[in-house]
Amino acid sequence: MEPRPDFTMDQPIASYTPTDHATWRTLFEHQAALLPGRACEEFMLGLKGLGVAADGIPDFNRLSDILGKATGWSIVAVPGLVPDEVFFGHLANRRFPVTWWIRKPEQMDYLQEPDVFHDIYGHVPLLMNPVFADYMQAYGEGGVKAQRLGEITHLARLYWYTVEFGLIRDAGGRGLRIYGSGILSSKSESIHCLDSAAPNRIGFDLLRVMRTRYRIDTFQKTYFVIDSFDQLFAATRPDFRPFYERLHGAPDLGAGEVAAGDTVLVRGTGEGWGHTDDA
Ligand code: HBI
Ligand code: FE
Repeated sequence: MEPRPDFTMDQPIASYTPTDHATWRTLFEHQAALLPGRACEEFMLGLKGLGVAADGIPDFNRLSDILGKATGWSIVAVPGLVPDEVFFGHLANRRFPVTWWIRKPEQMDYLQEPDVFHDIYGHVPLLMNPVFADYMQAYGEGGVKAQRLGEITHLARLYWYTVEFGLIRDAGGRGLRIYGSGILSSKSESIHCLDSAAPNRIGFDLLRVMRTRYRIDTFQKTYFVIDSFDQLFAATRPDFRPFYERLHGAPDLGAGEVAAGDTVLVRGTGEGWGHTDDA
């Protein structure tokens, strides 16, 4: 089945094998056991609202009906990574591109390219949240503009450190929770990002994020922490051109660097996290 010019295709539901559905079940059950208390409330609510279950790879059309009623988003099946401008164009129109195939059993713990588990389980539940759904559409519109300005690199870092690997303070301010899809769909990184002393956890700052390079082949060296989705949406609502201007003077930072002025979060007693005012 050839994809259409916009890279979308019908989900080849009949082509999933029993092994594919078993892989989905294994991945789903791992995360269902691990994420309560680690994933943000908005993710848990979205997952519940979608009715995504362990039994097997879900029907995208059924999920699109539910998602459409909640926030006007729909799911479109794609063969895999699509060109940036195609990806942004879909997001700008509230269509989330979902890779139709699932990883092989030997890739259970990590794969570089997003598969159906990463996209459906990691990304789609948060599209049920109205504020996050608006942020994702605005990101798509920003991507179309960034393309014209040659600023994809800076904007891709914002996506990476929020949508894919973002952490959020939980409502009670007691602890940190996960909202990044790259973490939510990974058993080992769902543990590492909160429990390990290795990574930096730094308070979200838009320009700081867009200056920071990232790795795609290891656990993240730095996680950026937002206070709320409202904070993220408000910070990224303005036109980005002045931000891009300011970035031209600022050198990039390495994935694991701590910079002057960073709000570095340090683990307090129990689950609490305080922060130093300076690095
Ligand atoms: N294509 N299918 C798909 N899924 C993605 O997450 C994706 C993509 N193309 C480009 C891309 N992500 C990133 O480079 C974005 O930052 C644009
Ligand atoms: Fe992703």
